[in-house]
Amino acid sequence: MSKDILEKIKSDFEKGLQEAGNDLGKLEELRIKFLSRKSELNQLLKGIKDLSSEEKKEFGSLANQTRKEVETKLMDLIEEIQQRKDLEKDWIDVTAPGKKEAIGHLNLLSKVQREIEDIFTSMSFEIADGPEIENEWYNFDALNIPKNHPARDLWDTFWIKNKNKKGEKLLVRTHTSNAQVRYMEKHKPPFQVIVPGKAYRYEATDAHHEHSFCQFEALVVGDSVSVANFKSIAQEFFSAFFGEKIEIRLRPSYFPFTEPSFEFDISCKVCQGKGCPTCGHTGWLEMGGCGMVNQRVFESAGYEKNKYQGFAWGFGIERLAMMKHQVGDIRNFRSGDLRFIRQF
Ligand code: FA5
Repeated sequence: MSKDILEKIKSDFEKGLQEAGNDLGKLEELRIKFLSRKSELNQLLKGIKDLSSEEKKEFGSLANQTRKEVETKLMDLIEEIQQRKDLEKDWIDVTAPGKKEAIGHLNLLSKVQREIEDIFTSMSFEIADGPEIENEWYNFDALNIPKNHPARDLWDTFWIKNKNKKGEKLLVRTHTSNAQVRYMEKHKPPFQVIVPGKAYRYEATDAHHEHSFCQFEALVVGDSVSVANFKSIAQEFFSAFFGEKIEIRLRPSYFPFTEPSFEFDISCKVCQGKGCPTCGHTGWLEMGGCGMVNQRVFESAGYEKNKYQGFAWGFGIERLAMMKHQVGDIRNFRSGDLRFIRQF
């Protein structure tokens, strides 16, 4: 045996290392070639026992040292490459822009309601609230709709099974007009207020009717409020809401709490008043009911009869949203269909 064999093994190993680079597969091949039981180096080590004691001394320690060197170098390199690979796997780019969380947005109806509130606030109106669970008095009787009066049939009602502590029958309000007397009991004229909110009716649904929908009530009361004031405020509101001049029209109608009463139409936005399927070829679209506040309602609120004049209206918020955003079916609003919701 000679040292040359060991030198050759070492230089073969170094060459092999260079060729393998960072390739763990090739390094494993090197391990088998130079360190396995059948490797040339191990065979040499096995043969040491047959050498003379002189040779054992010289060659044995050199062979062992060579094996140790090969083993340390190779195993350290494998471990280092493995650690680097693990780090690369878990690497986080702290400079990368953050991922935006997918968050929701306001429903079209809420947006439209806020738009309405903004326009009225800019005209010095107050925004007030009324309860959705109501007693018969504020929803009907106080508005000049006594029990057994046929006008109650205009509002198909969801009654609540349980009465309140005072033994009064309860319902979910059929219109935001329930807030009229509640507000007047707490405020003295002059005032101008709107009450946006939900209303409920026990009726079949179709493209223009829902059992749960939104209205907003407007109430303006003072010493000399007239239909002319109402028309100009309505004109102002609709022009601001649609961003263009809107024609309005009043048709005689009937509501127990207003006298005279009107149906309120606006010129059709789709055909500019020429006539189309949306407006039933009339050129006009029905927006809601309105009228001069009936003196009996003022009496319900505790006001002196004939002391004040006022007008009130109740418009559907879905109908306004439908017209402004070309929504063909009112049922889309509460369908939960994200394809619809995400459009706005
Ligand atoms: C009323 O509810 C009266 N309280 C309005 C009023 C207030 C008149 C103050 C006079 C003075 P009406 O039932 O017509 O009236 O409803 C008013 C508007 O609410 C309708 O024109 C429509 O825009 C909307 N609306 C009514 N029922 C539904 C429904 N089922 N689904 C969607 N919108 C509806």
